[in-house]
Amino acid sequence: RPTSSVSALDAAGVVAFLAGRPQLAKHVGPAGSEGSWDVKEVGDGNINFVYIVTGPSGGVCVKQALPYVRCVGEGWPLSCDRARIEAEALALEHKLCPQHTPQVYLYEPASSVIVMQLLGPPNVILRHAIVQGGTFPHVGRHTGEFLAATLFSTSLLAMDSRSFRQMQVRFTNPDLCALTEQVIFADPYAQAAINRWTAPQLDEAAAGLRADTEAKAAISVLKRKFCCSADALIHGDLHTGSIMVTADSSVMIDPEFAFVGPIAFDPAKIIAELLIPYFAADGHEAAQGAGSRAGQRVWLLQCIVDVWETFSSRFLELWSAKVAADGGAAAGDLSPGALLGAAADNGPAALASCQQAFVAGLWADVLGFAGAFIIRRLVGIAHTADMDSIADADVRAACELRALRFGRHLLVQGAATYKGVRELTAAAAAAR
Ligand code: ADP
Ligand code: SR1
Ligand code: MG
Ligand code: MG
Ligand code: MG
Repeated sequence: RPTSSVSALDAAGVVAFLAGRPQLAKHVGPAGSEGSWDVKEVGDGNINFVYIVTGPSGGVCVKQALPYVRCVGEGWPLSCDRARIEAEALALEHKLCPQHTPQVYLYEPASSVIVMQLLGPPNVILRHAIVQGGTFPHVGRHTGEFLAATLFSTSLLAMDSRSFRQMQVRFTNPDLCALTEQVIFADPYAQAAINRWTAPQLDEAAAGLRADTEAKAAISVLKRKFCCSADALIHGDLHTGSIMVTADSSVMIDPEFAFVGPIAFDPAKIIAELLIPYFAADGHEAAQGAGSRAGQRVWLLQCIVDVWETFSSRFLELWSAKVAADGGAAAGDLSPGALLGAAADNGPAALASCQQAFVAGLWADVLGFAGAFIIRRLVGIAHTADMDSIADADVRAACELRALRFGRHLLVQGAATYKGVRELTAAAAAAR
C-alpha cells in the first residue's frame, strides 16, 4: 500500500470515523450523541497527529500517522507503517505490563489510525509537568517495572529462538530506525542543515563536537550497537514526552520506534531525559527564585536511581524465576540456565555470576547511550521544552553547556568511570 494514499483526518472526519464503528463509538457516547462530542488535536510530539475525543460516555484517543514527519512537513517522508508497529507494540506491551500501557481498541491500516484508551485528566505528559516544577515519586519505579517486564519477556532469555526471529520480522521498522541513526547517531557530530543550538553561545561547543575524534569514535561504536544488537523488543523512544503520569500512575505511550534492538537503549533514554531537566533546573531557578527547584533536583536524581535499580533487580528476578520454572533445562535459548542448570553441578552461584556480568554490560552501554541522548537534544534537530522554556538565552546556554559537557563525558568516559547508578547521580550533582 503506497503510504501517500493516507488522507489526513480533520475533526469532522474523526467523529465520522468513530461514529461508523459502534465498538469504538460506545467509549465516547451512545448512537445519536455525536453532535455533542468534543474533538481536540493535541499532538505535541514531533511526528504524528493526535485527537482527543470526549462525549457523554467518556472518550478515546485517536492517533494518525501521515506519510511525513509532522515537525518538518512533507519534505521529510516517513512510512505510515509506523502506526502498525506502534499498535502491535502497544498490544504486546499491554499484555506484558497492563498497568503501565494504554489499551489499543483499533488499528486501521487504510487510514494509519490507532484508536486507544484515553488517558484523560489528571494525566499529564511527564515532560510538561517537570517543566512546571512537578515531582512524581512513583514514576521511576513504574518505568523500571515496565522496562523489566517488556525487555525481559521479549528477549532470548525468555523466548525460544523461532518465536524471537518471527518477532524480529514483525518489528523490522527500517524507516524509524534510519531516522534514529540519522538524528541521534550522526547529525549532531556533523554539519547538518537541520541541526540547531542556542547561537552564538553554543557555536564553539557545536563546532568542537564536529572536530571531536573521541566522541566520533564513541558514537560510532554505539551506532553499531544500535544497528547490530538484537537483544529484545525495545520501546525505542522512551523519553519524558512518552510517559503520562498522575500522582499514583505512569503509562508509557508512543512506541512507534519499537524494534528488536539493544536493551540498554531504553533505560538510557529515560535516564538522559531526566538528566536534562536536572541541568535545566538552574535556568528555571534564575527566573523563579533561588532554591525553587531544590526539591525537584533531589527527586530527578532519585528517579534515575529508581529506574535503574527497579529495572535491573526486576529483570534478574524474572530471569531467575524463568530458570527455576524451566527446571534449569529449557529456559530461553540464551539463558545460562539452559546450560548451567539451576541446581545441578554449576548451581545458583554460576547463574548469579552470569547475571551480574550481563547487568554490568548493560550499565556500561546505558552510560554511553545516555551521553548520546543528552547531546542530541542540545545540538541536533529535536530539542525539548526542558531547556527551550528557559527564556533568557544566556541563562539557557549556560545550562545547555553544562549538560552538553556532561553528555560528552558520559559518551566517551562514562562506561569506564561509573560502576553504579549512584556514582552517576553524584557526578551529575557535581557537574551542574
Ligand atoms: P508523537 O508520536 O507525535 O510524538 P505521541 O504519541 O507522543 O505522538 O502523542 C502526542 C501527544 O498526544 C502526547 O504528548 C499527549 O499529550 C497526547 N496523547 C497521546 N496518547 C494519548 C492518550 N492515550 N491519551 C491522552 N493523550 C494522549
Ligand atoms: C525528526 S526527529 C524526531 C524525534 O522525535 C521523536 O520523538 C524521536 O525522539 C525522534 O528522534
Ligand atoms: Mg511522542
Ligand atoms: Mg509529546
Ligand atoms: Mg512518536
